[in-house]
Amino acid sequence: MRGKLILIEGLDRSGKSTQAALLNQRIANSHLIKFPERSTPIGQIINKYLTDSSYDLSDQSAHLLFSANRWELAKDIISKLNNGEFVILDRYIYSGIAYSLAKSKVSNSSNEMNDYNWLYSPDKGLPKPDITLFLTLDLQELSNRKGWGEERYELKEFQIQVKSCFEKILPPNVNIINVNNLSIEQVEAEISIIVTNDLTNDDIHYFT
Ligand code: Z5A
Ligand code: MG
Repeated sequence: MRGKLILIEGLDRSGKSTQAALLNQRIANSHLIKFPERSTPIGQIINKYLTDSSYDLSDQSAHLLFSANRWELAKDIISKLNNGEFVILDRYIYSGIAYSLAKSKVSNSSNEMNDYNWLYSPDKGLPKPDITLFLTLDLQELSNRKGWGEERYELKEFQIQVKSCFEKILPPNVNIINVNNLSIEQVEAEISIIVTNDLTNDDIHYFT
Protein backbone atom coordinates (compact mmCIF):
# COMPACT_ATOMS: atom_id res chain seq x y z
CA MET A 1 0.00 0.00 0.00
CA ARG A 2 1.39 3.41 -0.94
CA GLY A 3 1.91 6.16 1.62
CA LYS A 4 -0.31 9.23 1.79
CA LEU A 5 0.50 12.84 1.02
CA ILE A 6 -0.89 15.16 3.70
CA LEU A 7 -0.72 18.92 3.29
CA ILE A 8 -1.04 21.50 6.04
CA GLU A 9 -1.66 24.95 4.52
CA GLY A 10 -2.79 28.03 6.35
CA LEU A 11 -2.40 31.69 7.10
CA ASP A 12 0.83 33.03 8.52
CA ARG A 13 1.44 32.01 12.14
CA SER A 14 -1.66 29.81 12.15
CA GLY A 15 0.45 26.95 13.55
CA LYS A 16 1.24 25.00 10.37
CA SER A 17 4.80 24.11 11.33
CA THR A 18 3.79 23.24 14.90
CA GLN A 19 1.01 20.92 13.68
CA ALA A 20 3.04 19.42 10.83
CA ALA A 21 5.77 18.44 13.31
CA LEU A 22 3.23 16.92 15.74
CA LEU A 23 1.55 14.91 12.97
CA ASN A 24 4.94 13.73 11.75
CA GLN A 25 5.76 12.49 15.25
CA ARG A 26 2.45 10.65 15.51
CA ILE A 27 2.56 8.78 12.20
CA ALA A 28 5.04 5.94 12.03
CA ASN A 29 7.13 5.96 8.84
CA SER A 30 6.46 9.57 7.85
CA HIS A 31 8.56 12.45 6.54
CA LEU A 32 8.06 16.15 6.98
CA ILE A 33 8.82 18.54 4.12
CA LYS A 34 8.47 22.28 4.59
CA PHE A 35 8.10 24.63 1.64
CA PRO A 36 9.98 26.70 0.90
CA GLU A 37 12.72 24.11 1.53
CA ARG A 38 15.45 26.67 2.10
CA SER A 39 18.48 24.34 2.03
CA THR A 40 18.39 23.44 -1.70
CA PRO A 41 20.13 25.57 -4.39
CA ILE A 42 16.84 27.28 -5.28
CA GLY A 43 15.73 27.34 -1.64
CA GLN A 44 18.81 29.37 -0.76
CA ILE A 45 17.85 32.07 -3.26
CA ILE A 46 14.30 32.08 -1.87
CA ASN A 47 15.63 32.41 1.67
CA LYS A 48 17.71 35.44 0.67
CA TYR A 49 14.68 36.96 -1.04
CA LEU A 50 12.47 36.46 2.04
CA THR A 51 14.94 37.66 4.64
CA ASP A 52 16.89 40.42 2.87
CA SER A 53 14.66 43.31 1.82
CA SER A 54 17.47 44.79 -0.31
CA TYR A 55 17.59 41.64 -2.49
CA ASP A 56 15.02 42.10 -5.19
CA LEU A 57 13.52 39.70 -7.73
CA SER A 58 10.72 40.33 -10.19
CA ASP A 59 7.43 38.97 -8.89
CA GLN A 60 7.33 36.49 -11.79
CA SER A 61 10.83 35.17 -10.96
CA ALA A 62 9.95 34.74 -7.30
CA HIS A 63 6.78 32.87 -8.23
CA LEU A 64 8.63 30.50 -10.56
CA LEU A 65 11.38 29.90 -8.00
CA PHE A 66 8.87 28.82 -5.34
CA SER A 67 7.44 26.33 -7.85
CA ALA A 68 10.91 25.16 -8.93
CA ASN A 69 11.67 24.55 -5.26
CA ARG A 70 8.74 22.11 -5.15
CA TRP A 71 10.01 20.39 -8.30
CA GLU A 72 13.43 19.99 -6.64
CA LEU A 73 11.73 17.61 -4.18
CA ALA A 74 8.98 16.07 -6.33
CA LYS A 75 10.88 12.88 -7.25
CA ASP A 76 11.77 12.29 -3.64
CA ILE A 77 8.14 12.75 -2.53
CA ILE A 78 6.83 10.31 -5.18
CA SER A 79 9.44 7.71 -4.34
CA LYS A 80 8.64 7.92 -0.61
CA LEU A 81 4.91 7.50 -1.29
CA ASN A 82 5.57 4.51 -3.54
CA ASN A 83 7.70 2.99 -0.76
CA GLY A 84 4.72 3.12 1.59
CA GLU A 85 5.95 6.15 3.52
CA PHE A 86 3.73 9.08 4.48
CA VAL A 87 4.81 12.60 3.51
CA ILE A 88 3.56 15.63 5.42
CA LEU A 89 3.86 18.95 3.64
CA ASP A 90 4.05 22.30 5.44
CA ARG A 91 2.80 24.70 2.68
CA TYR A 92 2.67 23.75 -1.02
CA ILE A 93 1.19 24.99 -4.30
CA TYR A 94 -1.75 26.86 -2.72
CA SER A 95 0.67 29.13 -0.84
CA GLY A 96 2.47 29.63 -4.16
CA ILE A 97 -0.67 30.84 -5.93
CA ALA A 98 -2.27 32.74 -3.03
CA TYR A 99 0.81 34.87 -2.17
CA SER A 100 1.44 35.75 -5.81
CA LEU A 101 -2.20 36.66 -6.42
CA ALA A 102 -2.17 38.75 -3.25
CA LYS A 103 0.91 40.61 -4.49
CA SER A 104 -0.89 41.48 -7.72
CA LYS A 105 -3.94 42.73 -5.76
CA VAL A 106 -1.82 44.92 -3.49
CA SER A 107 0.09 46.44 -6.43
CA ASN A 108 -3.05 46.65 -8.58
CA SER A 109 -1.23 44.95 -11.44
CA SER A 110 -3.04 43.47 -14.41
CA ASN A 111 -0.34 41.19 -15.80
CA GLU A 112 0.35 37.44 -15.54
CA MET A 113 0.60 37.74 -11.73
CA ASN A 114 -3.14 38.28 -11.77
CA ASP A 115 -3.78 35.32 -14.07
CA TYR A 116 -4.69 32.15 -12.18
CA ASN A 117 -3.79 29.85 -15.10
CA TRP A 118 -0.33 31.40 -15.48
CA LEU A 119 0.29 31.12 -11.74
CA TYR A 120 -0.92 27.51 -11.59
CA SER A 121 0.80 26.14 -14.69
CA PRO A 122 4.37 25.65 -13.32
CA ASP A 123 2.94 23.35 -10.62
CA LYS A 124 1.08 21.11 -13.08
CA GLY A 125 2.41 17.56 -12.80
CA LEU A 126 3.33 17.76 -9.11
CA PRO A 127 1.86 15.07 -6.84
CA LYS A 128 -1.50 16.10 -5.41
CA PRO A 129 -2.14 15.80 -1.68
CA ASP A 130 -4.57 13.10 -0.54
CA ILE A 131 -5.62 15.28 2.36
CA THR A 132 -5.44 19.08 2.45
CA LEU A 133 -5.93 20.96 5.71
CA PHE A 134 -6.13 24.74 5.92
CA LEU A 135 -5.59 26.53 9.25
CA THR A 136 -7.25 29.90 9.47
CA LEU A 137 -7.37 32.52 12.23
CA ASP A 138 -8.33 36.15 12.79
CA LEU A 139 -5.75 38.58 11.49
CA GLN A 140 -5.60 40.26 14.92
CA GLU A 141 -4.60 37.00 16.59
CA LEU A 142 -2.09 36.31 13.82
CA SER A 143 -0.20 39.58 14.31
CA ASN A 144 0.06 38.92 18.07
CA ARG A 145 1.85 35.61 17.57
CA LYS A 146 5.57 35.22 18.19
CA GLY A 147 7.98 36.10 15.38
CA TRP A 148 5.41 37.96 13.31
CA GLY A 149 6.70 40.82 11.12
CA GLU A 150 10.24 39.55 10.61
CA GLU A 151 10.03 38.62 6.92
CA ARG A 152 8.86 40.08 3.63
CA TYR A 153 5.03 39.68 3.28
CA GLU A 154 4.40 39.91 7.03
CA LEU A 155 2.35 43.09 6.79
CA LYS A 156 -1.27 43.29 7.86
CA GLU A 157 -2.67 44.79 4.62
CA PHE A 158 -0.94 42.09 2.64
CA GLN A 159 -2.26 39.32 4.89
CA ILE A 160 -5.84 40.52 4.34
CA GLN A 161 -5.29 39.91 0.63
CA VAL A 162 -3.58 36.56 1.27
CA LYS A 163 -6.59 35.36 3.27
CA SER A 164 -9.04 36.37 0.55
CA CYS A 165 -6.88 34.82 -2.21
CA PHE A 166 -6.55 31.51 -0.34
CA GLU A 167 -10.35 31.44 0.03
CA LYS A 168 -10.67 31.76 -3.77
CA ILE A 169 -8.19 29.09 -4.78
CA LEU A 170 -8.38 26.30 -2.18
CA PRO A 171 -9.65 22.96 -3.56
CA PRO A 172 -13.25 21.92 -2.89
CA ASN A 173 -12.20 19.00 -0.68
CA VAL A 174 -10.12 21.16 1.69
CA ASN A 175 -10.60 20.67 5.44
CA ILE A 176 -10.71 24.14 7.00
CA ILE A 177 -9.89 24.45 10.70
CA ASN A 178 -10.51 27.76 12.43
CA VAL A 179 -7.82 27.84 15.12
CA ASN A 180 -8.96 31.02 16.92
CA ASN A 181 -8.84 30.38 20.66
CA LEU A 182 -7.86 26.74 20.16
CA SER A 183 -4.83 25.42 22.00
CA ILE A 184 -2.11 23.54 20.15
CA GLU A 185 -3.52 20.29 21.61
CA GLN A 186 -7.07 21.09 20.46
CA VAL A 187 -5.93 21.77 16.89
CA GLU A 188 -3.86 18.59 16.98
CA ALA A 189 -6.95 16.59 18.03
CA GLU A 190 -9.04 18.04 15.14
CA ILE A 191 -6.34 17.20 12.63
CA SER A 192 -6.02 13.70 14.00
CA ILE A 193 -9.75 13.02 13.50
CA ILE A 194 -9.67 14.27 9.89
CA VAL A 195 -6.55 12.33 8.96
CA THR A 196 -7.74 9.10 10.53
CA ASN A 197 -11.14 9.26 8.81
CA ASP A 198 -9.82 10.12 5.39
CA LEU A 199 -7.38 7.38 4.49
CA THR A 200 -8.46 5.48 1.37
CA ASN A 201 -6.28 3.24 -0.74
CA ASP A 202 -5.79 4.43 -4.35
CA ASP A 203 -3.09 5.56 -6.80
CA ILE A 204 -1.08 8.77 -6.44
CA HIS A 205 -2.91 11.76 -7.94
CA TYR A 206 -1.20 14.63 -9.80
CA PHE A 207 -2.12 18.25 -10.48
CA THR A 208 -3.40 18.39 -14.08
N1 Z5A B 1 5.56 31.48 0.17
C1 Z5A B 1 5.28 31.96 -1.11
O1 Z5A B 1 5.17 33.17 -1.32
N2 Z5A B 1 5.13 31.08 -2.12
C2 Z5A B 1 5.23 29.74 -1.93
O2 Z5A B 1 5.10 28.96 -2.90
C3 Z5A B 1 5.51 29.25 -0.60
C4 Z5A B 1 5.67 30.16 0.41
C5 Z5A B 1 5.64 27.77 -0.36
C6 Z5A B 1 7.75 31.90 4.25
O3 Z5A B 1 7.01 30.75 4.55
C7 Z5A B 1 7.01 32.72 3.23
O4 Z5A B 1 7.01 32.09 1.95
C8 Z5A B 1 5.55 32.91 3.57
C9 Z5A B 1 4.77 32.44 2.34
C10 Z5A B 1 5.79 32.45 1.27
N3 Z5A B 1 5.32 34.30 3.73
N4 Z5A B 1 4.92 34.93 4.64
N5 Z5A B 1 4.60 35.73 5.35
P1 Z5A B 1 7.28 29.92 5.85
O5 Z5A B 1 6.36 28.77 5.81
O6 Z5A B 1 8.75 29.64 5.93
O7 Z5A B 1 6.85 30.90 7.04
P2 Z5A B 1 7.16 30.67 8.57
O8 Z5A B 1 8.24 31.61 8.92
O9 Z5A B 1 7.28 29.24 8.92
O10 Z5A B 1 5.86 31.18 9.28
P3 Z5A B 1 4.48 30.55 9.22
O11 Z5A B 1 4.52 29.35 8.37
O12 Z5A B 1 3.56 31.62 8.82
O13 Z5A B 1 4.09 30.11 10.68
P4 Z5A B 1 3.30 28.75 11.03
O14 Z5A B 1 4.16 27.61 10.64
O15 Z5A B 1 1.94 28.78 10.50
O16 Z5A B 1 3.18 28.83 12.60
P5 Z5A B 1 4.10 28.13 13.75
O17 Z5A B 1 5.56 28.44 13.47
O18 Z5A B 1 3.71 26.74 13.94
O19 Z5A B 1 3.57 28.94 15.00
C11 Z5A B 1 3.78 30.35 15.10
C12 Z5A B 1 3.76 30.76 16.59
O20 Z5A B 1 2.46 30.54 17.12
C13 Z5A B 1 4.73 29.92 17.47
O21 Z5A B 1 5.23 30.75 18.46
C14 Z5A B 1 3.81 28.84 18.04
O22 Z5A B 1 4.26 28.32 19.25
C15 Z5A B 1 2.51 29.61 18.21
N6 Z5A B 1 1.32 28.77 18.11
C16 Z5A B 1 1.11 27.72 17.26
N7 Z5A B 1 -0.12 27.20 17.44
C17 Z5A B 1 -0.69 27.93 18.44
C18 Z5A B 1 -1.98 27.86 19.08
N8 Z5A B 1 -2.91 26.96 18.73
N9 Z5A B 1 -2.23 28.78 20.04
C19 Z5A B 1 -1.31 29.71 20.37
N10 Z5A B 1 -0.08 29.81 19.82
C20 Z5A B 1 0.21 28.93 18.85
MG1 MG C 1 5.79 27.67 9.37
